[in-house]
Amino acid sequence: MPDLPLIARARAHASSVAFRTPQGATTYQDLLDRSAALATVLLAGADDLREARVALLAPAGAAYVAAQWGLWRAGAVKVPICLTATEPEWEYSLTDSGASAVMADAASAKRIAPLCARLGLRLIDIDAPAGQAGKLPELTPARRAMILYTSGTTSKPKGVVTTHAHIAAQIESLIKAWEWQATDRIPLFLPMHHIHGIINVTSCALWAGATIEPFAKFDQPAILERVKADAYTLFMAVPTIYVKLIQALEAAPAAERAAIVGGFQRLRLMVSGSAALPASVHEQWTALTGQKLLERYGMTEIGMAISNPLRGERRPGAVGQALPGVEVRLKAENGDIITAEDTPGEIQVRGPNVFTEYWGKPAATAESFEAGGWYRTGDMAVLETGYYRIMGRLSVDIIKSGGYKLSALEIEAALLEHPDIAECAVLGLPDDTWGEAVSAAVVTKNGAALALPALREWCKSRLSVYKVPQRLVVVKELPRNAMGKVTKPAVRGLFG
Ligand code: MLC
Ligand code: AMP
Repeated sequence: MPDLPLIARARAHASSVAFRTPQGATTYQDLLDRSAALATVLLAGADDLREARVALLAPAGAAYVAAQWGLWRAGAVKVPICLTATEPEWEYSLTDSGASAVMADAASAKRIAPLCARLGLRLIDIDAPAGQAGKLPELTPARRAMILYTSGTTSKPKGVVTTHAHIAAQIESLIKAWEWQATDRIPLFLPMHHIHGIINVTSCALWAGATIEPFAKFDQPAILERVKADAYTLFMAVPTIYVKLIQALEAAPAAERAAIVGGFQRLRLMVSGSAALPASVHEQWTALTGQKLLERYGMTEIGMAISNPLRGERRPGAVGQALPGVEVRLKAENGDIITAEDTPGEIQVRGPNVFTEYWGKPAATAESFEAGGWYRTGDMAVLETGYYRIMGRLSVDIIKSGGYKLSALEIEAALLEHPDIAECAVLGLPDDTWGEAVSAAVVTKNGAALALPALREWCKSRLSVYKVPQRLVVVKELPRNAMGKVTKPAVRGLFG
């Protein structure tokens, strides 16, 4: 029976340690055994789940991966959902994807049980004993593997569908470019409902036979202790984390700082991505630690597309060149394909890494591709002496905060449900820590008073906390153009 590539790779590293925590080690064989048992539980006598959607809600770690592999080995499609999402957000992902079951760790299972009961979904506790493994279906790489919800230019997130073949292509490109080895060791502290955590860290590490140390969140003191102890060879994070690390290093007593810096210096590679890494942060990090961060560019729909080199110049403020197997072009507004340097255009991407479709949204899928299979990223870039530099996004309605992509329209729709809000406009304002800070300009009903702390509290029951506005301005009216449409560039000026 042909195995999925990830499973075949794991067999080759059966006795190596896949996950290490203070509680102990999990080998690749443990993951294989546990995932086969969970697949059997999921199948419940069926021969193949035939791309049934199964949501996964669990913190990073061995149990998460055993569940992910288990549902894949049963023939299901994984729908990762956010641990800190609100119930309405969970409900949207579950109903939009048509999920039939939820796999969750014991603690998360308790939290989502009422929703599963209301929606009539099977709930599987991935921490519970699973019994013996049975016969598993044969799967081909062309089968759908994952639906990842991503916010964009629509008010509700879209489900990005990738197959096992797409995922393998995304992984193999990075294995080659960054020379992943079985001897690599990496901390995992990014959320497990986005590709940075799922593909770049977890899947690449497990493909290579490397070891992962998982953390439930970005637990800075614990991670720095392990950096000091030379626990890692690799480190991958979003720019906000590097900003926070710089602040921590600058605040640390000299001896402590020297110990942490020594640990960072000895890593073989440190990568930044998911949002723009300001050249100043890149340079500060080098000045502090001697490490030159490798910045790369990617997106849920395409995996990673552009990267600075492992060997060669890592240029601050630039994202580098197309990754192995990935084609990149820039397209001008007038439709010309740009061949010259220093001419900005939209980044378009093609290759075996590029997703198939937005789940259940054929019009949105069609709109996002050009003839020949080129995916339109909506990001602008320019080629400068051989390296791409990202210039920004075509849409003002997309915000990047701490590496999370957020939709201004989704946040506006939530704010309009507030009893005192008549109109609102949301945008991302530059922020030294978060990259962009979610900022809301509102007109209140009958001039009602509205303060940020109260608004944040109100929002938290409706939106994941990272979507909740960090800045608020109450105005008498919003700037509009002749058509009556709010002009977001003018809204920017309202924040002073
Ligand atoms: C946390 N908070 C945020 C936030 N993260 N607010 C705005 N934006 C964010 N991203 C809130 C907290 O809930 C808290 O609110 C307050 O800010 C301070 O929290 P903290 O403890 O200091 O923050 P922390 O929990 O450490 O989180 C920061 C972070 C996290 C950077 C570790 O945001 C994170 O993991 N980001 C990575 C997201 C990611 O993986 N993106 C990749 C997408 S894939 P309060 O109210 O309680 O004070 C992709 C493709 C690609 O983009 O190219 O990789
Ligand atoms: P997501 O949809 O969450 O996968 O986020 C993808 C988006 O993150 C891209 O479309 C870019 O706008 C942004 N992004 C990722 N990496 C970088 C980077 N290195 N520099 C600037 N923007 C980036």
